[in-house]
Amino acid sequence: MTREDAVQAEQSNGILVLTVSRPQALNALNRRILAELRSRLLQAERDDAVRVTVITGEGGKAFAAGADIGEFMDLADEQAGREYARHGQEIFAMIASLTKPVIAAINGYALGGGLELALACDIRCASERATFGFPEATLGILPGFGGIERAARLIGRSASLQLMLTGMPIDAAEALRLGLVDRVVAHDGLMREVLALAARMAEQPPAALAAIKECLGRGMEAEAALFGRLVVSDEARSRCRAFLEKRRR
Ligand code: CO8
Repeated sequence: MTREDAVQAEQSNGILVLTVSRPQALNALNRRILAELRSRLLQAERDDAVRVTVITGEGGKAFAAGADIGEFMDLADEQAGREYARHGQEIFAMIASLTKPVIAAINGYALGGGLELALACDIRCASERATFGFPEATLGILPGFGGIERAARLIGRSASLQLMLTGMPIDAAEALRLGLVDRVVAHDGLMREVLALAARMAEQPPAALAAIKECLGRGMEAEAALFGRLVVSDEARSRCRAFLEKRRR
């Protein structure tokens, strides 16, 4: 792990913590950070030693304050802008489709593309100091990394449009009320809380977690098929037998 790393990685007890590390720019997501996130997450997906991933931001101030606004200036034409957005969309869609759980530990600003990153994760835990918003319209653009759809699915059409059409930030309490985040905790306790949640998930068999995630959006048929596959697995047999025999596994 070097100081130049744009995404730092630390792994223990099956939990991989990825820290977006560009605090001088409030962890704004540039191409390099997006590429590193992509490769580290794909690597984690293949690595049996990783059960759960946590994404957070370096420093006490920001999770990620958006995509890197400076990079927009390098986009020469419409086609370049479209490709830039498509590239980000693909990375965030990959995050949303990982078989292993991904938790966002939102330690500060989650704005624009930073909020879109949090929305691509499975679960969002926030510090009481966190701030959320979609300021894109104030810049004359839109949330182009898949966040428009993800936010609307999570908190509803009008609540997400209110955020996007005004660009106004909201605090953690309001984000919790809207369902934009799942938990809000004291700033200093955020990682402890997230790691405890991750540890609990890491105890469960990866095949069960992957199947549960796979069912989302796929309907009853998939649920029945995946239940059928899991229930006859050695892991499920041994866990169910242990329960019936009143012993720990
Ligand atoms: N991009 C680039 N640099 C940034 C960003 C950003 N998103 N956010 C902060 N920075 C930089 C600042 O420029 C500043 O740099 P420097 O010290 O060199 O001047 C440094 O971080 C610290 O920021 P501030 O001095 O502004 O810190 P403050 O505490 O005064 O303010 C704020 C904090 C309120 C978070 C403020 O920095 C801010 O408003 N940032 C921009 C937030 C924003 O608009 N985010 C949305 C960006 S657009 C986006 O995410 C689109 C995603 C979809 C793209 C789809 C493809 C096109």
